[in-house]
Amino acid sequence: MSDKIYLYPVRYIQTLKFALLLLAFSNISCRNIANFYNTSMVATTTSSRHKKPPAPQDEAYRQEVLHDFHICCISREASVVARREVLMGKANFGIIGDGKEVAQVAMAKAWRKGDFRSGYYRDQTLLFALGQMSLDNFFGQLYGDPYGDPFSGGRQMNSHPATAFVDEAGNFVDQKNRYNITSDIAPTAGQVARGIGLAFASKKFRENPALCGELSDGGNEVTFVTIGDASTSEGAFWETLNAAGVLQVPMAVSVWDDGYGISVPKKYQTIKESISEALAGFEADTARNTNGINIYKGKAWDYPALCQLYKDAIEEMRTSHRPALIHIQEVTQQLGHSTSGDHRRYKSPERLAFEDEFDCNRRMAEWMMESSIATAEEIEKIKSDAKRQVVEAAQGAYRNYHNRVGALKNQLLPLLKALQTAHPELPVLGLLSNELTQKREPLRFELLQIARRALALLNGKNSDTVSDLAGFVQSETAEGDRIYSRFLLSESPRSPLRVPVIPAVYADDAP
Ligand SMILES: Cc1ncc(C[n+]2csc(CCOP(=O)(O)OP(=O)(O)O)c2C)c(N)n1
Ligand SMILES: [Mg+2]
Repeated sequence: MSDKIYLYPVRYIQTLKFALLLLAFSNISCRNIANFYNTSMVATTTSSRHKKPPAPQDEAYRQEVLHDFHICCISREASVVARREVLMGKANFGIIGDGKEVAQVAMAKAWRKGDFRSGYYRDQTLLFALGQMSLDNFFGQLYGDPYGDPFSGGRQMNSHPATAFVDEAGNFVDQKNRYNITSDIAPTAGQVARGIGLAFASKKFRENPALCGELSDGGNEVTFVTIGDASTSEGAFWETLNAAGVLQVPMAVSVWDDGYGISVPKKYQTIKESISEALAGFEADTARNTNGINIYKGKAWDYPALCQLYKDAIEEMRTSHRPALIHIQEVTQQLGHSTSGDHRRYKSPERLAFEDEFDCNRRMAEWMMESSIATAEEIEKIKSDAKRQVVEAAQGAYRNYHNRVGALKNQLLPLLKALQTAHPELPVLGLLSNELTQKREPLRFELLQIARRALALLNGKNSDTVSDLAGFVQSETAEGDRIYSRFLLSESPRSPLRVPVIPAVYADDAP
């Protein structure tokens, strides 16, 4: 590593090391859109309505738009159902991506295999669009299902996706031929610092192709970072944007500007209420050939303009390695910040009316009709299909989780009943058996808790049924360790815990 790198904060170096597990590309299509719009679309539009596009000439493009709209509808329904499931007590907490759908299907088109995401909890639509998350996966994580959540095995809260960077043996996977999703983290803006580590690695790969291996295709990959408007007030955001502008790394930072950080409107936390205006001094001056960043602005509801924006911005970045801020404005939040609140308590009626009118899915549907891409009937059909698909997926994921626990309950209950009969001198066994019977949809830990309490009561008693109960506790404890505690630390040959310990030796006269 050169001396220059050490000028940057330690966490960038750590993320750089982490990021020397990188990337590259294949082929994704924005070309149909380019064909369709002979005139270039302006990314920043001041009009409140889409400009009416020409009639569609290209069936492939029409299908592409229909597919994107379908993803937007699936994602919206997933949000609606996720919120409902939490409010019904079927999951603990939910944070979802309503209002951010259209910008994310547009962003997905600019992705190539080998690219990276370092984002936050609003990006479910991107994951759906990239094919990196199914509805089953989405709901599996919502329900905390260790077997149904491929991202974290039920350990992370919902909307915290990830893809594996190493296999079970700790070897790097072929990152340049897949979409790479770094695991979401709780501190908002922390993902931006990680993003620059990844993007800086691409710069190093381009400078030294011999380093690339399975990790990068010549440094051509892009790191997509996402962040909310309020979180741009964090120090990590500013440090990172400055460092990116100096280093010139391929990092595309999209800000989903929905005007709020939970209940706090942006007039209390963002200069001029606009992160792109606040960052104007960071913008590269091409006439003077300065370093810096590119700044783009787009409206969250303007599908064709967003597609063009992401296409242009990312193409330019793959060549120049100049970082970009992509300020997505007029973003809405149909269902509020999270399942822990109700935004009607703090948003004005005007703001709520705006959110309704500028609902990106609704605007995309209107544009599709205006431009003869779809009829009202086709749009309704897509919406109702999405609704059905989502409800089925949620029910399936819920049943997958609870059927498994239900089978355990069916194992434990007869044991408790038999013990109750065999030990009338221990009436608490009857209470435990009743407690279990009354739990309609218990959780795993509740079963284990009841089984352990029963076993403690039976201390010193020997019978086949007591042994069976002990076996149940033992196997469930072992399974719990496997699903919740494995891989918390590296178990590969490269684990730092496997480095031989060399004890320190002190001279007798050491001060
Ligand atoms: C460093 C840090 N501070 C506070 C929080 C608590 N918190 C979680 S989400 C959130 C609001 C973020 O708002 P914004 O960045 O605008 O994203 P949005 O949810 O609106 O998409 C806050 C304050 C956190 N997770 N991390
Ligand atoms: Mg916000």
